[in-house]
Amino acid sequence: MSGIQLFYTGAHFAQEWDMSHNTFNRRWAEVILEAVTRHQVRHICIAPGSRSAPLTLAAAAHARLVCHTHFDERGLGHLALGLAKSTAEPVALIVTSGTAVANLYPAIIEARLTGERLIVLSADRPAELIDCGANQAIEQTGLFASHAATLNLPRPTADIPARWLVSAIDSVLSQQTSGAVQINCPFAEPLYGGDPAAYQSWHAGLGKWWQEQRPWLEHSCATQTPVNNDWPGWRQKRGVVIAGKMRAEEGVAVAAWASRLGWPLLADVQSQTGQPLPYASRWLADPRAVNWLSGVEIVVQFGSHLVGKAILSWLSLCQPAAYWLVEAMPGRRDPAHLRGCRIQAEIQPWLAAHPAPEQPEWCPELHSLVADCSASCQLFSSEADQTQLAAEREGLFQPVSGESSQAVAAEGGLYRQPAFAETEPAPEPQASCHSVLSEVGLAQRLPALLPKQGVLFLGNSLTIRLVDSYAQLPAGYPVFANRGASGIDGLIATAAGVQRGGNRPLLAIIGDISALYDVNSLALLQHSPGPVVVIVINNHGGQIFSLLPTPETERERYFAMPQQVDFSAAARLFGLAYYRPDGWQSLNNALTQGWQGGATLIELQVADAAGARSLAQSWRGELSQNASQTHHANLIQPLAEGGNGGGK
Ligand SMILES: Cc1ncc(C[n+]2csc(CCOP(=O)(O)OP(=O)(O)O)c2C)c(N)n1
Ligand SMILES: [Mg+2]
Repeated sequence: MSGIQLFYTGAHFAQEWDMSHNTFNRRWAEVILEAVTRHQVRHICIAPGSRSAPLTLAAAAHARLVCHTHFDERGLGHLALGLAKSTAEPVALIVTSGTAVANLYPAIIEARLTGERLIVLSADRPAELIDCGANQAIEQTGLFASHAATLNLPRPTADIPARWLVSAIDSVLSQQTSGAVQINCPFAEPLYGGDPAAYQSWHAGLGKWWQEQRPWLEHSCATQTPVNNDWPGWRQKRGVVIAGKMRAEEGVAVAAWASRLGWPLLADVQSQTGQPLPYASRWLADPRAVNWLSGVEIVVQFGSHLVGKAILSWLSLCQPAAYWLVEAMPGRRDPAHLRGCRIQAEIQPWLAAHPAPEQPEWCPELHSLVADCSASCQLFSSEADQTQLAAEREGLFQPVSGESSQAVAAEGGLYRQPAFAETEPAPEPQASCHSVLSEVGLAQRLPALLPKQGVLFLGNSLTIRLVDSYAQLPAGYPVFANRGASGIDGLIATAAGVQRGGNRPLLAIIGDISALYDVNSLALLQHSPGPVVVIVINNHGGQIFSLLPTPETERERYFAMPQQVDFSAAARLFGLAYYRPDGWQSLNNALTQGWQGGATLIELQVADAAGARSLAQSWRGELSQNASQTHHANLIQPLAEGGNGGGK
């Protein structure tokens, strides 16, 4: 009898302890979630799992958090990355223990290189379950090595005051200027149920903090814009401005600053400057450009991650007396390792501290090269297309004026939408065809295809390079890409995050292999708050490898790997509208349908290696004004007739 009594008492105590212990997990998680919101976090991305239940339930109950969910952690990581890109805020994630955490790795790597702030709340098994054969228990501490800062929390216990927990989180997050932080959160079972009223006094230890919005432990550090006192002298010299990846409003401000100084602006596709001297990747291959620019005395670069190699190679050779690189992100940002000055500063305050007087252009000859490039673009299109393109260009661009740059960026750019994307009733996509669809043609007419007040996401591989070489994008129009590690994983998910963060219509252009890689993430587009159109460029495999000197006999099987999938079935699987236009007009029509709402997948069937070949030839300068018409015509023939026919 007494033995039974003892057993009963033991079980009773255990049960009581278990119940309160579970509640304590929840209390602990509530402090974590509240603490992260004090560091600008609004969006949180959650994947399913049991070990993470205390965190998930605390997030779900938090009034100021917008919760996004996805079953696939690799996609979830990229969704968070996209949200962080478009909001410029840190984004939190909750994942369960085990390989779920490891699946965030690609997004964390990209964030480290491109600066987005991710806060990973990884649920973990408690220490006694690690490395002993327990299920779903892996070594999670230090998993992301040098790619993320870490805070390894202990298992929840009321012996530790809440003010330790909150100040530990404040400390690590206040030092997070760029990249990811992993907060590893072990929880012991049970993970559900319990007395909701338990441990209120532990919570209450944080007093008025609960009613406020500020961190428990505020950090301050001096952030003064560095000023070059010799600027009044430098600004009278012959300068060149380089614009790499930056935010839309920064791009507009940099363009206005360069224009006032009369300095040529070499602008990357991610610059959002409006590229007043577009196609720099191509005209820099012309020896005349190098010659005219050889008088340069100072180069000021804003932002980094240049897509085209031409600007970088010009930079490596030009040897100006001064080279300044301005970017807020810490670390080395110049792959050419130039001698110069690395200025860690926010772009707009730095511009304000270095005023630009109105000066005449010192190298106006460059405009003639741009005109040549523009003319050679036309050779890729039929006559009807040329007329249409010219009209589109005419209506799309206005000059950037210094004074209005801020206002213009706030209005969504210097861009006016062509009539078809306004609220007119959408005509049915039809099978009319001005000319054969091509990647170069798409890049050329991209400005006319952008949704009004929208955002553009460019996939890696040929897509972003072709747009860099052949498109002049409107100033202040937001452009996003994953150009840190340049992975082809997670592009659809990143685009989905970009769309959700800004809640604007999104046009994403992605290669066929990249789309297939991230096909799961089409699920993220199903409930997009705004219209989303994904154009999948189906050139039958990774045609970037036709641009590279891969051995021709091995190219298809071991490099391009043409896919054999039916993208219409993929669209159907995830409930997306699907179009496969057969000409520019029917692409326009499909887009018009797409902008009405929901998610649309447009498959653009193009000749296999034509885009790769055009790019290769334009980079070699073969499209300069001296090249013959026949030569230009040859460029648009497929590179390898009868080559890979996969998916055709
Ligand atoms: C995760 C990852 N795996 C492999 C690569 C190497 N890679 C670069 S481009 C590419 C092919 C991409 O094919 P597709 O999306 O069809 O673009 P295309 O080359 O045809 O423009 C591959 C495999 C990569 N960048 N990222
Ligand atoms: Mg491809």
